Amino acid sequence: MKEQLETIRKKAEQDLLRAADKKALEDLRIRYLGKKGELTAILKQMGSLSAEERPVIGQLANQIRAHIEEELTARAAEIREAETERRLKKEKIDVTLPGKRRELGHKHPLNIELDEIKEIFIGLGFDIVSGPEVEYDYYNFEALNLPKDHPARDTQDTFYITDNILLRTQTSPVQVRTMEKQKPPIRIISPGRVYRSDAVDATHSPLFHQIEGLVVDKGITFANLKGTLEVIIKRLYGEDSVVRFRPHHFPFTEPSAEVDIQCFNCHGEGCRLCKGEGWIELLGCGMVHPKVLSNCNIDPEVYSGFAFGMGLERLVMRKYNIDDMRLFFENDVRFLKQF
Ligand code: 2NM
Repeated sequence: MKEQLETIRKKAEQDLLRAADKKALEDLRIRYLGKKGELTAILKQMGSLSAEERPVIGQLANQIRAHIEEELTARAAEIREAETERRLKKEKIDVTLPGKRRELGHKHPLNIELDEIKEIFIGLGFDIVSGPEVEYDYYNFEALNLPKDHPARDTQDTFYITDNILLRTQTSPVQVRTMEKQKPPIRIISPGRVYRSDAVDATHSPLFHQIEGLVVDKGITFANLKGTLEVIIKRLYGEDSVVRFRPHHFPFTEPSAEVDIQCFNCHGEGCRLCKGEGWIELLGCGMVHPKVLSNCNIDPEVYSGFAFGMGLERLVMRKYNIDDMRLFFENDVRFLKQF
């Protein structure tokens, strides 16, 4: 029986060394120390021993039980440590690695310029107004004195949605809506998207942005128009800018003009930038046509006004010497990041 006990002790020691996890340890505890375990089975045979042998074997059995229990506890601690070690190794981070750079958004060049322009107009007492991009024919054309047979109404240029609903081709319908609602004095600009059915190329896009302005009050004259636009152009292009007003025609203004700036590259000599002209066209303007005022229930005998309009893309292209309008709409970060 003594030998049997010694065999159990040796086997248990070997098994314990091989146990790799908590589950294996628990199995061993049941196998050796459990109610139906090997040690218990031997102790059950104690009755057949002599009175001298019994305490000796009993003591030995208890020693072995205590020993196996100790070994189980020690092995459990070892396994726990190994597990922790393994987990920590897996979780190890290299604090010297460079961080991941977050890509920050960037303001679009059209918005950089638009914000600058808005600030200038706000400083002069203008309000910024917006309106629908899907418009009635009435606000886009009719109220602006564009007769039904006017070439600008050609379906070639305009995206029609129904017979009398279209994508606005200019932002002046916003100004018509403002004049209908608001009594003079009116001082507004209306920046926004406009649509024309043009083929895409380096200088044309079916969607582009316009900034139109409108001033209506008693006693507004062409001198006010000239003075205001000169101030704005000098703020935008520099105080030493030279501008000229050239007669033009628009259905919604009378008289009308186009405004040029002297080429800032060649100072009027003629170069590639101004295509040999010495001048670069900036915007269209004029005194609001009396019919447009009366269409909006503003009495042209009492009030007068001036208006102007310019394209934002062309303005930014001139300012930064960008040669292709498509760059604004492709949103290639390599382009956008340069502004
Ligand atoms: C331009 C040129 C000239 C213009 C006219 C009006 C309105 F609504 F008051 F009649 N808004 N914008 C206008 C005048 C626009 O763009 C080249």
